[in-house]
Amino acid sequence: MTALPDFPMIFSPEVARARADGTPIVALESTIITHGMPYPQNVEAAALVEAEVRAHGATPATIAVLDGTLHIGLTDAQLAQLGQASHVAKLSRADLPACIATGGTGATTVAATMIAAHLAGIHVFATGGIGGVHRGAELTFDISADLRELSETAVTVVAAGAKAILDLPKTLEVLETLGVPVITYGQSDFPAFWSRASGLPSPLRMDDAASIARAHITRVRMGLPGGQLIANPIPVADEIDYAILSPMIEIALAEAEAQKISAKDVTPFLLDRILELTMGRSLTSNIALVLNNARLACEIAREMGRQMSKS
Ligand code: PSU
Ligand code: MN
Repeated sequence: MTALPDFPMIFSPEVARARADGTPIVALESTIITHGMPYPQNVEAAALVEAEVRAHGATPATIAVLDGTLHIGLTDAQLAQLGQASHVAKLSRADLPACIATGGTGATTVAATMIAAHLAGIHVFATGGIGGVHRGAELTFDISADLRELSETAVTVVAAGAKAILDLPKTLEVLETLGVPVITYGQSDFPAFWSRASGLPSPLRMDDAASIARAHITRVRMGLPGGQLIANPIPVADEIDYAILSPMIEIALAEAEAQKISAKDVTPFLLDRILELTMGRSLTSNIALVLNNARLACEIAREMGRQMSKS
């Protein structure tokens, strides 16, 4: 067990129990709830994902800052409250300590969830999609802090790749520059969130959770900082054809530009517009792929526990 850090951080009763009896724990982010999906489907989806984690032998730890305290694991009531609240802050690495210091409330992005999970001794985290390099980043410099976090913090992040609202080739280039292992599960093509294939070869491929767990542990033992990105393709039944999505992405991007949306508002704006333009279809797929990622994360967390206790 890791020592508790010297700032306000608490474990939910369920996570505290899992820590005490050694049950695998899977971290979950909260920005996907507050800024990635509309109410009430966001709260329903969050509950479904937590239930999926429990059904697969692990304990879910949804992470958020509530009134200046970093919560590792939320109760159902806290989850429902967060999902309904408007104007919840979106917290990345830069915002997390400031929010805690000022007694604020905020939802954690992939980057901030990784930091919190690491502080709490949790090695595996499941989400939908990571932030990445935005299209036109050569002019805007809009590159998500998620990418750098993957190079700094030893957490294995299971995602369905990155959304095609981003520049996927540039996202992979930056991950390579930062030395982040991008490991696609079960196929050679890097997945593109709603689509199983992006047409881009994945830098690495692994076909079982044991190898993914071993790669994480090996990296830590070698003293290399950083985690790994596990790209888990969306199930076939839930895929959305890129030909259907592509014109909608173009519309959303053009609107973002016309409305001068910038900084941390870009990703939520695009997610919201695509949801509206697909009339909810994107949300159904989004939930399905998060569930799929949660299942793989449980397997990886279980394997990590097994391998760590052996040595
Ligand atoms: N991509 C998605 N769904 C999401 C996000 C990204 O497909 O919900 C959220 C995650 O919390 C991610 C954040 O960490 O957006 C990235 O925001 P930015 O691009 O501002 O770093
Ligand atoms: Mn950004």
